[in-house]
Amino acid sequence: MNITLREKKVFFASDFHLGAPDDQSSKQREKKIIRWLNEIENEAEAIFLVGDIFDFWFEYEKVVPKGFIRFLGKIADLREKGIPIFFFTGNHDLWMNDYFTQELGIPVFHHPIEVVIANKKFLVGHGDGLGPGDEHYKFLKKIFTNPFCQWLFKWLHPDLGVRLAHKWSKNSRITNLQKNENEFKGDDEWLWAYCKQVEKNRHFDYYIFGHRHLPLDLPVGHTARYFNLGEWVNQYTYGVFDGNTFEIKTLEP
Ligand SMILES: [Mn+2]
Repeated sequence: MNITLREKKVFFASDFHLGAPDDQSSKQREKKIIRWLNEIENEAEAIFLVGDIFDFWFEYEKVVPKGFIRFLGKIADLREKGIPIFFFTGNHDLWMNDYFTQELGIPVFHHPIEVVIANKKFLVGHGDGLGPGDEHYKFLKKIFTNPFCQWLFKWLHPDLGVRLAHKWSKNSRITNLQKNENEFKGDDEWLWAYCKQVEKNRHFDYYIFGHRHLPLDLPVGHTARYFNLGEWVNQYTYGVFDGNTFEIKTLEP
């Protein structure tokens, strides 16, 4: 994919976790997201939504989860105004299928992709399951992505399936700040380790990931950088690239 900037910018955000931890706080967050989209729409050449946008998402053959109407309406509006939007699945919404593509013309990527923006090379993805460690999740991901397990889940009544999924998701990191995940871990930052590993064989100017829930700006080798986009439950951070610089910004209160 190649994006040319015509005096505009490319925006990146991840980990909205819409739906978590409860309806009320999710609705407030949804309003913030829409305010952000309203603020950037005139200067956005493209928008990348890099995974865990929904705390849970599943596409049945004829049914999708309730809620998020204002957010969905806003991205439909942006698409109609001609702004390209790219979705990535995260570990919470990896069951996205072709609904967004069919309904909104939004491609959905399940793996990191290479993008060239204003002649700079980007590797963009959610980041789950990459790099060393995280064995517990890597095992779970095998179950979550197993076609037979997905087939079984699909035939559970959605009221039951979605309830189960929400219960499961309550254990997730984003609503459990006591898990000591929001401190920089130095050499144990496994997505950083992953970037360094990739950079040994292939050069990217920018590595852009979510998943970590901690905004980061770190060097990779001599000329590359790894940015983590943070999250929107507590911090409201996003990335913006103007053709020369990539910056992590925070939504103004
Ligand atoms: Mn997340």
